Amino acid sequence: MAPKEVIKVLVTGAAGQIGYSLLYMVANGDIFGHDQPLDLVMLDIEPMMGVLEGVAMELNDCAFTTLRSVVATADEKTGFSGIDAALLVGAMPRKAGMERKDLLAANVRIFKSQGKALDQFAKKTVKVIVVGNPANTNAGIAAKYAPSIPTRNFSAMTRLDQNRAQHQIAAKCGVTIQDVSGVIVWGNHSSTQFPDVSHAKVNKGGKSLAVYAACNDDAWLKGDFIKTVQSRGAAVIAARKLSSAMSAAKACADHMRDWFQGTKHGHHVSMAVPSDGSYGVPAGLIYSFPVTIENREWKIVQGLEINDFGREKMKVTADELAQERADALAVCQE
Ligand code: NAX
Repeated sequence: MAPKEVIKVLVTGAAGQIGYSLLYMVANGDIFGHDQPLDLVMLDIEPMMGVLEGVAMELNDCAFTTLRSVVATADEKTGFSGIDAALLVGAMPRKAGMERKDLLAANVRIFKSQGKALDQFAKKTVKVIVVGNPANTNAGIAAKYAPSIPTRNFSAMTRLDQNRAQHQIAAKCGVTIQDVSGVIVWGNHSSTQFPDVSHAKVNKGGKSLAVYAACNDDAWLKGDFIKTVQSRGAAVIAARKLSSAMSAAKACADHMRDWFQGTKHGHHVSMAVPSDGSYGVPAGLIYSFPVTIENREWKIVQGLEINDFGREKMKVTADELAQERADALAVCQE
């Protein structure tokens, strides 16, 4: 078989903590395939160039067979030119005493600039995942400033939330992670997200059971389970004194692997993508839905029955996203 054409992959915020774990998974073929050669570009801000030089040395010293070249840069033109995939991890972190609106404004500026760079320099087929927070809204801003790229090529990461939810269910039911399927995360990657197991299944004792039947604890499923997933990021910070990095990198890898290589037959995954109005979510919001993926195209799973409990939770997170988007758009006018 002829060797595959080389693809070009960009990771921003490459000198940060998620970057350090993620670059390993990009370069070793876990995401785009172990037979897929790639050119890697790492973008960060100027003061981090020394750090990136060290990361580049390490990547080269890993002697990965899939990695053709590594470039470290602080220049957006170099970073975004000709890329097939953009893993946008870099963002302005919240500093002590910083107001939410200042954080949002700082990030709107970053993602406006990166949206324009995508528009000007990236391939029109580029697939974009935004990890940097507020991830959903940042993805919407990048898409707005890249009108020559289809909006459906922009996404934000909620896979970490899905993975966290899947683990909670597996631990509660005493099964392995592979025995849990169909968990959905709806909405924003924030504390209003709705981890929903009403369509999920657990394999227990050789039988496929609805999660509600397998857990037999409705109060937990409607209460502490949801709260635990919603606040897991804060729990990791409290314990580790640093935010989730390894698990975030793994989730980003899961998201992009499934986008490029497809979801397993009969399985869906959660991805924040531009709403088309499905399930009453206002069109255009970058909202996490269950999707299936084939030939690098995602489709929102249709026809799931939503009960009153779920409908209310889905609305809370949609309302928050609409407000966040309005605030971000106001910054764009400044
Ligand atoms: P770090 O602070 O370790 O790294 C961020 C990196 O981004 C730094 O090296 C910084 O110099 C760089 N950066 C800042 N502005 C940039 C710009 N304009 N262009 C390129 N690079 C730039 O943060 P880390 O722990 O790696 O987290 C990165 C982002 O992921 C944060 O915004 C964080 O909130 C977000 N997260 C999102 C998650 C999700 O599920 N969507 C979960 C994990 C994580 O909290």
